[in-house]
Amino acid sequence: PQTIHLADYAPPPWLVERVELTFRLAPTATRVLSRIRFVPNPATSDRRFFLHGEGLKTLSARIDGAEVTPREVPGGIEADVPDGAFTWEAEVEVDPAGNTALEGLYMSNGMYCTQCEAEGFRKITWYPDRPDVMAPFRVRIESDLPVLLSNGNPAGSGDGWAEWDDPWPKPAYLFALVAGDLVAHRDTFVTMSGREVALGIWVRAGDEDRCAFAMEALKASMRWDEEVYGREYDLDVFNIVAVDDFNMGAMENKGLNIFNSALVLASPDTATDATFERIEAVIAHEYFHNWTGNRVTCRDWFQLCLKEGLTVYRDQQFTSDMRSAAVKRIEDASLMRTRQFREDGGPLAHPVRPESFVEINNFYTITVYEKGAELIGMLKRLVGDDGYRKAVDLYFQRHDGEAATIEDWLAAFEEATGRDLSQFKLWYSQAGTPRLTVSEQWEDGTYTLTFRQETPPTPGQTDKQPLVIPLAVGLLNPNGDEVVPTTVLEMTKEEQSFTFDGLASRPVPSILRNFSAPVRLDRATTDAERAFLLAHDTDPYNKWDAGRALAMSALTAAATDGTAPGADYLDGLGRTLRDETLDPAFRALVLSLPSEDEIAQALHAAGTTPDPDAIHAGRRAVQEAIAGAHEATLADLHERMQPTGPYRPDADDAGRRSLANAALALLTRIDGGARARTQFAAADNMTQSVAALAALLAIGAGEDQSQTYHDRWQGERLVMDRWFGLRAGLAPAEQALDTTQELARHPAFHWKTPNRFRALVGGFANNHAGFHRADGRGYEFVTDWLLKLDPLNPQTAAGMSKVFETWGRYDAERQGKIRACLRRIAGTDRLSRDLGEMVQRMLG
Ligand code: B3K
Ligand code: ZN
Repeated sequence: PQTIHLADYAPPPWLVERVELTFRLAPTATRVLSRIRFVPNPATSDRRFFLHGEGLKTLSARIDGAEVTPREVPGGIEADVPDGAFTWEAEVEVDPAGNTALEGLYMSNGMYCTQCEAEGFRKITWYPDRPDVMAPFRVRIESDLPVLLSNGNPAGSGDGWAEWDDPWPKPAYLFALVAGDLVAHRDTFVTMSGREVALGIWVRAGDEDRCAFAMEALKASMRWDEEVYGREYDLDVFNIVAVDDFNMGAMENKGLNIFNSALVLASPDTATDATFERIEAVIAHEYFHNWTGNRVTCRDWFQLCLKEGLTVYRDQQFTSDMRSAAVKRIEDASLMRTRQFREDGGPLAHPVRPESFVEINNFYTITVYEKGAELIGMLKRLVGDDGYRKAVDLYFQRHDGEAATIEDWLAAFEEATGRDLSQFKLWYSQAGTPRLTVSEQWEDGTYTLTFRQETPPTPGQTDKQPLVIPLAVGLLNPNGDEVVPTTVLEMTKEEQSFTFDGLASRPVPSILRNFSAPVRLDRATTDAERAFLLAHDTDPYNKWDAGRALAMSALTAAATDGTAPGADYLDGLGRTLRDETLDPAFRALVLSLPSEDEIAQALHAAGTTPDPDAIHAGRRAVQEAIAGAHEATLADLHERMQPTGPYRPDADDAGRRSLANAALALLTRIDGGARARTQFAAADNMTQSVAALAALLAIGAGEDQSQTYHDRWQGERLVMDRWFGLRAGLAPAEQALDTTQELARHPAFHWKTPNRFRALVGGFANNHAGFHRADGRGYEFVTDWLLKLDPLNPQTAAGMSKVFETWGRYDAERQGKIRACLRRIAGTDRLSRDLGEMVQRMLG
């Protein structure tokens, strides 16, 4: 397979002025007629005419009305064309029913739908399938199905047909079509300039009463983008469709977002608080793409973070405004530190803007998305809120209707704020997590902090340059009062000192407040100082982080030499739990322990080889110690925090439930499951049932509850996904493989549906001690399933293969077993480009 390089970018020889498509839908033989007006690109003298295409059966092709026979070349076709503008027409046949890869035009439960990002449009018709070719589309759909949707505004319909017109130029990856027997949950939105937009969420009959929450989220997003970014919606309609078979979360097609049904459908009895929050965020994310992604798109796929990093940043801002900003920041920072640092420190590490790829779908990563969003946050910290708003306005004004680059984005910031961002730009090209070490000096009222930054080598990048790091720092005096409020220090050199004068006593520093940069902070400190910060820090993120560090030191000690948690941790935790001035959601975050995977990561970073069984046992011992020390407090919280009245998924009630349920999980470790059984029996919402069931499964109990859940929900696919995931993910380590294998034989294990596959196989891989069992059979199990899925759905198989990215952490035996599995995959015939690239990178 061929590697594509950013350095090889060349502008398209031909631009598209207009696209007209007609779809004659039939399950195994859909006809697609295209009529495309091409004009020469004045920016280049190259006139080669190449169209992408994959798996297309061509019935006819014409240029300016005359039949032509294009030449087949790798990845598409070429033809001889006139010197000036011309019209290309083709008729092709595709097989949606046979499309198991779920990319291009495919079928899900009798409904037609599409997924074109990144390169799926070429499976629908011949086209220059690259994001820098933008055009208005007109689409006609012919089918007997009652609902026929595409991008843009409705432009007429009749018996067996409908037409759509999208006036906004867009790249082909934003094309979408849906046809099916669907029902709509409808609403309207009046934009800031007074235009009325018809909103629709389209679902299968029976699901229409689970759309209200998503609809409210959509309207809130539309309003928020107007108020905060001044961005108005630009079509007469906005439709969302829920699809059961989907490779990812959702897709921002212009005017016609397509969603994994798991991220649209929600009712109190079927969705948890976490799902409600996620739905709100993803609805917002896809909607926000209308400006950051669609109106201004990416020149090429290397620029993916231009739309994804920015749109994630925007959805994070939205959630902070809708819910608790402190809690949201802690959740995002925690995701960075666990999953993104894991990627950045392993064999799959790559820059936020990668420089090469084999399969672009493999680069929709947590680095591009979440670290990409952190870069936006740092930019904003460096230029200030006003500078940020000015720069973003300039970016929109300059590039509306265009396909832009990171250079364009940064140029808008440089011009709007007068700041030189050349060093900052390194964040986009340099992979790996910078490690920041700190030393302190105290003399005559002057306190000096000296920082040293170092980015470890990553695959293909050995030499690293110093980065610009905004460091938000505050200082506390020994009484716990803040003597220096949050100040942003700008570090630009490898080593740099900052001094604070006129202090009466040696301060305690609070560094990297609000996670002001995506770096690993390495500072020699004591549990006593951590407990002090947990009690006194005014910055919620650092307050939480102090508790986190205490928990981690207790957990790593328990996992290495069986030491019991010390008083600094247990007492500090108790005080935090009882502090009624603290938001319950915040207290829940302090109470929930790092996962076994995170403990393994921490041990590895400290130079110790993690032992999965010891980590599992150590974590349980720490849970028991906490429960033993604070039984009364936890019991009180579990009882008192349950919200009263009808279920509401808002931040306050969800926060209270998360504290109650975090308490329940710990209490279940010592009460034999009594409270969890009572809660499960009485629960009137999914959050409470799942928390109770999970607490029971985690102590090796809950057989009856699991059966009850199964029998009650077997007809509900999304609720059953959760069941598969919980059973595989929480089964006691020694039983996890057997349980999972048994579940894989369950008649409802529809492994071709990505949600179900991810629930079971991903759930098992999340069972740290079960997956990493010493005999390697956990690795074999996952490998067998990856190889089974790959020929049908390469994208989902490749995504799942990341469970092996941490192989380098473990002992030689386990490393050998994982590498043998990766080599078995690599040596398989007809492996997909997707999975092939992933295993090659992991093997190094
Ligand atoms: N842009 C899509 C992701 C497409 C993934 C293609 N493999 C959803 C999103 O980020 O909003
Ligand atoms: Zn996105």
